[in-house]
Amino acid sequence: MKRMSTATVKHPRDVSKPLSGNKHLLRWVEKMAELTKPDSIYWVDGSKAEYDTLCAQMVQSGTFVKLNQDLWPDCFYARSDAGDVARVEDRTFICSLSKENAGPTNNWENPHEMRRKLKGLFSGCMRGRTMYVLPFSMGPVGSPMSQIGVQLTDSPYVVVNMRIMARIGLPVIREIDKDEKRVVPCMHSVGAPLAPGQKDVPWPCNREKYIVHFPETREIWSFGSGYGGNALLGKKCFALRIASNIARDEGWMAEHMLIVGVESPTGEKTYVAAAFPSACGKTNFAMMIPPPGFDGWKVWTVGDDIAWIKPDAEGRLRAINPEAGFFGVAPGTSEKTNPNAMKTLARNTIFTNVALTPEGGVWWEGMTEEPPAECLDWQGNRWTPQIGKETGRKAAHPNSRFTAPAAQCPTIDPAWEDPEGVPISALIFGGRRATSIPLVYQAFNWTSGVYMGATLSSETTAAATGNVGNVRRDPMAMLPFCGYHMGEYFRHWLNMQKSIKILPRIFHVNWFRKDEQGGFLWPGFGQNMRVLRWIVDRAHGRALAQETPIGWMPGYDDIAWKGLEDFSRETFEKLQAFDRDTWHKEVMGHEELFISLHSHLPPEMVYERELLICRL
Ligand code: TSX
Ligand code: MN
Repeated sequence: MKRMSTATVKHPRDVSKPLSGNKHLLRWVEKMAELTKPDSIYWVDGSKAEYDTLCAQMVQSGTFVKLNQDLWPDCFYARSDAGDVARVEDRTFICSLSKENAGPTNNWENPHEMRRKLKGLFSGCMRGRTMYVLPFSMGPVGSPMSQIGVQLTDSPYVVVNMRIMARIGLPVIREIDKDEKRVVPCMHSVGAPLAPGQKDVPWPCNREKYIVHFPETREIWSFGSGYGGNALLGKKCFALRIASNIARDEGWMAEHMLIVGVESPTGEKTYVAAAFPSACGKTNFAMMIPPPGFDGWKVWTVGDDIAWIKPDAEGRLRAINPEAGFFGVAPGTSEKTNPNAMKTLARNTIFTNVALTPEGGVWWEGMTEEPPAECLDWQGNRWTPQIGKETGRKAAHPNSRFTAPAAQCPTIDPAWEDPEGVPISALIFGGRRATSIPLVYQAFNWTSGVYMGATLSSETTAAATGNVGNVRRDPMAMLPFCGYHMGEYFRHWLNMQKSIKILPRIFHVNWFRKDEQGGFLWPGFGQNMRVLRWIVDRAHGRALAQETPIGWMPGYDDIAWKGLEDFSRETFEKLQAFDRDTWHKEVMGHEELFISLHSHLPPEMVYERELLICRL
């Protein structure tokens, strides 16, 4: 194995020298280097100096553009390959020993076959590149709820993004060397080896992509992509797909949920976790600002994407955000829709696939009312509003992202890094539904709440796929992220009731109901605070509600309207209206999902469905 230091930029330490003395880790790193044949090995210490050096290297190599420092201090800009812009669900595999355990919602391959395949793909795949050894902790270092991984990657872009999204480097090495804590090995390559003298491209990747999980051995192998969830392996691959397996075995929950703390004028703090499918404004909700009329109320942000939830010694659910940053969708984010996000991403942020302005700034659709007179689009082509109008081309890719440190969020919760987590009083499921589904209702009990989550649905918004407005079932918003059989996952949710002594209340929300003219009935955004306040009050058992066949609902007078007094009783009735005939159709949709999961579906789900039909 060759071990050379990087040629162009000097490091104050010998980066090839292992930072860990852990025999297993050292042997694995050697073995993987023998397989992938990198030019050099680099142990990531996680320091700011190292981050700066790697960013400077990427500016030199053309992967990064340093943004105008007066406008965007310490921010960088990257454009991906046009064929590497999002998670690749059809190339994502759960390679459990038995196909049955992956279930019908996951792609499965025989793990022995897949290992053979991966060995071929990874063989020599890092030639001409540096292999970074990247230790990371999902969750605060040292928290009993945290989990540790080591990602081997040939992408410096991944290293710097991971420094924002997770805790990395020396403190994690110390954890690994301290005790027996299990490490999840995460193998990653962009799959673009360089021949001697071959010039690199700004965004190396491979047309052939594999995002592979081995749930029994708790391993991740990712090949061919450098983008987001495909490559930042701590996030979706580890914190959701692998962690959901660990959580089921150990009696906790790895969920696709934001976490917020709601503070009342008396200083009472209530934490809630909420699951929404994509395109529902999860990050906006996680950073919500209460509207006028809510003096003294405050929403604190703990996390915007993933929650690890576990009953504590008293039997109360506690949650941590395993991440340390936000990997947020840029388009639609503005001073109007999410001022806290705009302040979070104002510095120390990496932008990927947004547009670049002539002043060295970034722009995306929805950021400002007026688009820039001209800019370079996410592919580096000249873009003007006129060109946009004529060609339909967007300046920023719809899935363009900002990678920003969570600590920079103005509403970051003081307890966001509490190793014990925050106590959870309510769980919320939400979807984007133009019809049928009320603004808010509460499940009767834990089991009916699990049914509520299991039957969660949302309407598609991606115009590119041509099916806008199709209702898609997305159980607990976990469809692409559950690392085992979805039916078993429902069973795990039901089982959790036994170890939770103080059960959180469960709610369903829908900000997106429309009137006959196609206009949104609910103003949304900050006004959602009115719904959140009712939820918090219900969780404390002090707000009124009416029983309906689908759950408990607030009446008009149960919602605080101060600051929105002109919102009419009639509109609210329309928002909350539920119709027996529509719901009979809705239940047919539930059945369709259940049939696909029938072999592992808990009977409780069928009973809940029967009960619902009876109440209808
Ligand atoms: O994020 C959203 N939220 C949650 C905010 C805390 N969005 C954006 C969704 C795309 C990611 C919303 N869009 C929300 C919402 O509550 N509601 C809507 C729909 C809507 C859009 C525009 C208006 C109203 C509702 N405009 C006016 O009423 C002027
Ligand atoms: Mn997500």
